[in-house]
Amino acid sequence: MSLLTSPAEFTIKRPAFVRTSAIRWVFSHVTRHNWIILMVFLGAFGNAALAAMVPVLVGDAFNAMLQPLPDVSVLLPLALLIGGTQVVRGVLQLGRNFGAELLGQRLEAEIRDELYISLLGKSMTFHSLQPVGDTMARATNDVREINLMFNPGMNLVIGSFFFLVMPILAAPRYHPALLITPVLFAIAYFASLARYLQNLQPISDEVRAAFGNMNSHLSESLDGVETVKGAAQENAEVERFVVNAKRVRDAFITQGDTEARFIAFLLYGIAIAGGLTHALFLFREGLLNTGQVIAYFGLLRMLDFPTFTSTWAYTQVSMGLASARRILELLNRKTDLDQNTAGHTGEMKGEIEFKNINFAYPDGSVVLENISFKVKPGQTVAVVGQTGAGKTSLVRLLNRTYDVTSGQVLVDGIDVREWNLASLRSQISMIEQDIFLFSRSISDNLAFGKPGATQDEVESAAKAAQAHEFIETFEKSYQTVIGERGVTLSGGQRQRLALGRAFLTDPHILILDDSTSAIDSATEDLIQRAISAAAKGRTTFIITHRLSQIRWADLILVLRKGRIAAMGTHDELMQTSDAYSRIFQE
Ligand code: TTP
Ligand code: MG
Repeated sequence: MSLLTSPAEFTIKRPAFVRTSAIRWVFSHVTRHNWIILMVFLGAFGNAALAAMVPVLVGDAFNAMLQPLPDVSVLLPLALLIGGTQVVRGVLQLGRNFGAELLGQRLEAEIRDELYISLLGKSMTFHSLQPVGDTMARATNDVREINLMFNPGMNLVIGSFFFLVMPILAAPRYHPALLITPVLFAIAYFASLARYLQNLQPISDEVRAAFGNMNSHLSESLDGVETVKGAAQENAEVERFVVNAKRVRDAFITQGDTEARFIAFLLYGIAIAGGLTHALFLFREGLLNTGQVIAYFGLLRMLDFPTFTSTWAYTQVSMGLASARRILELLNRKTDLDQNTAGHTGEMKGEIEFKNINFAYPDGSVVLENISFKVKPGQTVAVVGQTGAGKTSLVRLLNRTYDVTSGQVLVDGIDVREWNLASLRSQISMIEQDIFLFSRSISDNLAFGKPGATQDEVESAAKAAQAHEFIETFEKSYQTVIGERGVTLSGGQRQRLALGRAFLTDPHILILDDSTSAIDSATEDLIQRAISAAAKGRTTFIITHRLSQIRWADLILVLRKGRIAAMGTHDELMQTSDAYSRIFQE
């Protein structure tokens, strides 16, 4: 059987990214695209150099015209040169923008994959403690922020950096002293930037966190919208939402406030005024001519690019890093899932033993105590007990959704923790109390555990599960998409689809958690038939309240407050157990 040898779906090979700090992690992604980075840097440098050509050439033109005998003949070549450089500059700028956009999009896709793979690989312990809305915010908006960090963020940071450098490179051409203004500007610019980014970091973190928080509340109240409406709690929920939305707004306002206090504009004004005064002073001394003053002034004007972009481009980078930290935190959160790839693999016979187990949820009190029982291959076990008795928890230990706190769960005499997790889970099929269907076609939902299944296989599974008939009543039958245009399924229909899934994967152990559904007797009869068919030839656990199903079980476990109150066959228990006969009295 190929299932036994195939790797687990969650051991997908992924490239190794450094996950020690947000910056290193992003960097380890970026360095996979070296040629794009080269393109961005070359584009940015060329763009700035050619932009600097304009004031330089204009200065030359002025000097040619200010000669005692103006030399008009140099004007045309100069004009053509300016035009030509600017065309090339346009191409380089395009390269820079294109490279940055490409990098942003690729990183977004890569990181989304990395996160998705990591999330699927995490244990139930992780998922039951991590709010879905918050995960969604990280997987969508935070990943998007990383894209924006590169374009426009890093794109403009790099682009404007070279605009800052050009006046420093070109000014000494006219007079070494002219270095003073651009150098002082650069020093002041980076010093204030460092302080600005330091102030901005906690604010960016707060903006991202507030957003994630708002999202998780939103998704929870939409998820539970029936409950909210049923309890007429719309207003209370709206108020809660408003509080969260305000927190997001306040965080953004604080961010805007900090941005507004960034003094780059002041520095730019001072640099222009100071630089020009300095140049005029040198002019009066006869150290510069008119064309050189004009060229120098044009070079200083290049500083407006770093000035204008500095506030929001760096904010973008800061937000991107805050997002990277949030994503990394999720990636690095301990998962406890031990796949035990070196563990036992092999075809399961279906013998089960619980050996004196105790179990508590990671955050809670003891749920199961002192449970011991044995099941032979092919037997059917019914688990009964009041709500909250621990029935669901008990069966979850079988496929290691959770691990026991103490004691042992053995399958074929081997502790489940000694099994290769993929091999264990692929041979146990669990139909949850709350059956989840994907918004995909019925056919895809049936074949979920066996993606390659043919239409024939899917149909015969549906027939065995007594689902074929109702599926045929839909206009598009097996191609009907669930959740689309009002196609929703009743509890009984969902259950039969889930049974169909189980038929397709053909597990050696089948678990059916069915304790809450109340179904009319006609449907019950269908389900009963489907379950009997499904139970044939495999070890089956049924959690149910329906006497018709319990009666035929080989072993009945009566759970009470996490302990076994009684066990045996129906006839035995009717004689000996009050707890058992009480279940059927209402
Ligand atoms: P369950 O095992 O869910 O009880 P049950 O399946 O017998 O109940 P029902 O018939 O309603 O389906 O819960 C047993 C106890 O464990 C209960 O006190 C709630 C607690 N519990 C957790 O703390 N975390 C969990 O994720 C679950 C499922 C239960
Ligand atoms: Mg339950």
